[in-house]
Amino acid sequence: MSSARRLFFSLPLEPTLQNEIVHWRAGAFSPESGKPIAAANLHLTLAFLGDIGEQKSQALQRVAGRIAQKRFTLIFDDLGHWPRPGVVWLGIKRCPRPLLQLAELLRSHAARNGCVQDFRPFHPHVTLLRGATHPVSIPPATPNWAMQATSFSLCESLFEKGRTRYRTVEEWPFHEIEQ
Ligand code: 2AM
Repeated sequence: MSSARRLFFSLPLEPTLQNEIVHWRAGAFSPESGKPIAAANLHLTLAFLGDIGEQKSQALQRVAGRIAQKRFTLIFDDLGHWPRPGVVWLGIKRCPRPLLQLAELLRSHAARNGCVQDFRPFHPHVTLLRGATHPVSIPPATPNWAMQATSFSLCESLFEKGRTRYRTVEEWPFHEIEQ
C-alpha cells in the first residue's frame, strides 16, 4: 500500500516573476515581518487536497487532464496580511473569470473525491511571508505584475532537511489562444 502524499493543484509562477517578486520583497518588508518563502516555492494554490493516497490522486489527475482551458492573463496588484495564519500575500484585485472557473472546478472535483475543501470563497493569492503573526507594515505602493497563465499543475509538498519544497507531479498546459 502506498503512503499518502500532501498534494495541491497550483498555478505556477514564471521563474522571472518569482525572482522579481523576491527582489522587490527584500526592500518592501522588514526582516521581522515574517519568514520569506523561497523564490521557487512562490505559487498560487488553486485547490488544496491534503494528504491523499495514490488512488485519489490518480482519479484527480485523470479529471484534471480532461480540463480544456485557454491561456489567460493575471495582474498581481494587491497585497494583504492575514494575521491569524500569519500570512502576507500578493493577490489579484479583479480575479479573471477563467481563474475562478478553474479553481472552482478543481475544488469541486477535490470535494467529490473526499478532499475536504475550505468553506471560505476562493481568494487567489501567492504567499510571500509566513509566521507573520504580528502587525506588518504593508507597502503603500501596490505592485502591478502581469503574467500569462500557461499551465496548471499538481504539486507535492515535501519537507526535507528542515525545508519545504514543492515537487511538480504533473502539469497540464492551457490552450494557446488567449481569452
Ligand atoms: P497558503 O500559501 O495560503 O498557506 C501548499 O501547502 C499550499 O497549499 C500553500 O499554498 C497553502 O496555502 C495551501 N494550503 C495548505 N493548507 C491548506 C488548507 N488547509 N486549506 C487550503 N489551502 C491550504
